[in-house]
Amino acid sequence: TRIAIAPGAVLLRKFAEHMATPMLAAIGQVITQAPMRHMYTPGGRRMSVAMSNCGTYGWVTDQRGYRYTRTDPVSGKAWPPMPDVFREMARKAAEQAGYSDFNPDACLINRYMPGSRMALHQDKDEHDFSAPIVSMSFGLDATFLFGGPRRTDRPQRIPLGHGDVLVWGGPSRLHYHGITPLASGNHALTGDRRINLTLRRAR
Ligand code: MD5
Ligand code: FE
Repeated sequence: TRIAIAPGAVLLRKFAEHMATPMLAAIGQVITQAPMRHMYTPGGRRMSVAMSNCGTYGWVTDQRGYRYTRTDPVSGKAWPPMPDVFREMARKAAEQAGYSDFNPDACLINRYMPGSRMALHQDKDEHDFSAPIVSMSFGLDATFLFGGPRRTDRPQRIPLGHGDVLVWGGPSRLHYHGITPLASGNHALTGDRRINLTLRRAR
């Protein structure tokens, strides 16, 4: 089902569910090369979400700030290539939401454990805000907070489940958003975790 949640933002419930097993296997391959790690905000706070990346660019945060890099700062090597199954799923989801020819060059992998959260923020480290962002959820359910253009805009609370895909672009591309602390649970494919893939055009 295709649900419009804001101008330019479309939720595709269960869109990626049929490919969850190969996608989770591909995530496993990526993180053998670029292990999940807890990064630090520029203000020195350890993030409760563990992260890795694949694709030409990876999103990182440390004392120097938020940015995209071509190499993993842990290994000094290029980020692993983006699996075709991620690129193809993202392109199909974007198409379904009305954005043709989405060509992501960056994929952030977020791993949530019970209690992990993501505070309200904007995604604004990309060079070109005309491309949409495609986010996919696997494993445990979470509550997505989808706000407006100002931090103080009261967010909608949107439950996200396994296989759900959100495509957001256009007027909502810079809206504030976050994830409430993950509740504990057990999912047949991921155990006590939620995995989010966020595909973007960084450059
Ligand atoms: C996340 N990630 O889920 C969040 C929100 C980020 C970031 O904000 O900058 O890495 S993405 C919201 C989302 C994810 C997966 C599915 C859906 C929304 N959805 O189907 O609506 O880690
Ligand atoms: Fe974000």
